[in-house]
Amino acid sequence: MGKRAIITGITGQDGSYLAELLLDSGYEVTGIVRRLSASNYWRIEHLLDRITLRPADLLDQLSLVRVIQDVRPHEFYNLAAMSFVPASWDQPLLTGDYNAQGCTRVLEAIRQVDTGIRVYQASSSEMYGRVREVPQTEQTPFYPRSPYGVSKVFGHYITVNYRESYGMFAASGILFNHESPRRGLEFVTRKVTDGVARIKLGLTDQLGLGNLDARRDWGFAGDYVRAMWMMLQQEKADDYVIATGVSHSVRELVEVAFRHVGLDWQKYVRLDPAFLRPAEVDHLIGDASKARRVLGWEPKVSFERLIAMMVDADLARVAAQPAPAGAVR
Ligand code: NAP
Ligand code: G4F
Repeated sequence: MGKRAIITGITGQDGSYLAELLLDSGYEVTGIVRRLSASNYWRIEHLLDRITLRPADLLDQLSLVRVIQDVRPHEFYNLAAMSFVPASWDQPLLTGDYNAQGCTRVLEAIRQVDTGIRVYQASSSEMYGRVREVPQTEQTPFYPRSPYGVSKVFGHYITVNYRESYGMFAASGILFNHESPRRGLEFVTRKVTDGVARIKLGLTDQLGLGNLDARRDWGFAGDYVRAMWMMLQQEKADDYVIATGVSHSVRELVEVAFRHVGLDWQKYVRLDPAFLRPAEVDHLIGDASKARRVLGWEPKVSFERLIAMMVDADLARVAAQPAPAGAVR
């Protein structure tokens, strides 16, 4: 009999890759989905006959308890969140309710049903914000710069607190930006690769972006979900930075993506102040030495390969279905 796992956020980028990994490792996978007026299963369409979906919501403690009681998982991955940083200024209270108290609700639900369930919390490099140290490690103090970052600091420390207070196996992964063809269209990598595809196919001739000087440590989501799983296979729960250790500016991302299809980005990209943030995180770069040493984890996909993979996927998708992307901020 394989292990059982519950994933919150299974309809998101990471949830879909993690579900694939766990299924391939022989797990029974249950995904928690919130009620929407239309289904949002495009990332897990190919998995629907191998997973079980259960309705629950991070805002509803009893719904979480019910699913955990029914499934009795060995492992619980809390990936659900309001994950788009700009939206957190528009909806700071809801962001806190999802990401901070939502995490507490998950931990409480697990504590109520069975403290032996291993739990993974999706923490974020956004917690470092105005960075206190370069590169960032598990010891670097946090200085979040958005309601999203603040909510994730709460989620991180409440996870540490449940580990220390109740002896629960609660691990927090401090993941730096990770991307894929399944990334939401509003995040900068996907916005750029989708824009490049539309420009290459003659559907538009411009791409409006915000801060081109911001730097991020971008990796491939498929590599990063492997680290989540590894964290829950250890003897002891702990916190780990997951990053490539290489950073690039948004400008470099744009250059690489346009070059992949033989175009000069300067002819198409314009500054749109609507995409500037009230407070920016200028430069994130992680030191994943601990994960390499303890977990044996390392990233396999380089930045250039990642961007090429995303541009190629968007070219194929847009060519097959050239509907406008719509304006997302
Ligand atoms: P994503 O694609 O935005 O997916 C977020 C998921 O959360 C979706 O499945 C969404 O469901 C679900 N969700 C949101 N609110 C919910 C609620 N109230 N109840 C139940 N489910 C809810 O995010 P991702 O990129 O996969 O990231 C996964 C996690 O890692 C997030 O916690 C994110 O903050 C964190 N993280 C991401 C990165 C990164 O670079 N990707 C880096 C560090 C940390 P719907 O489909 O219904 O919207
Ligand atoms: O792709 P982004 O929106 O990702 P951001 O804000 O770094 O957050 C992502 O990574 C975090 C991990 O550090 C996660 F926790 C979080 O959930 C999310 O997955 O923006 C990256 C950078 C920013 O500096 C932004 O100002 O790109 C800059 N940027 C420039 N123009 C833009 C744009 N970002 C977006 N979304 N859209 C633009 O037009």
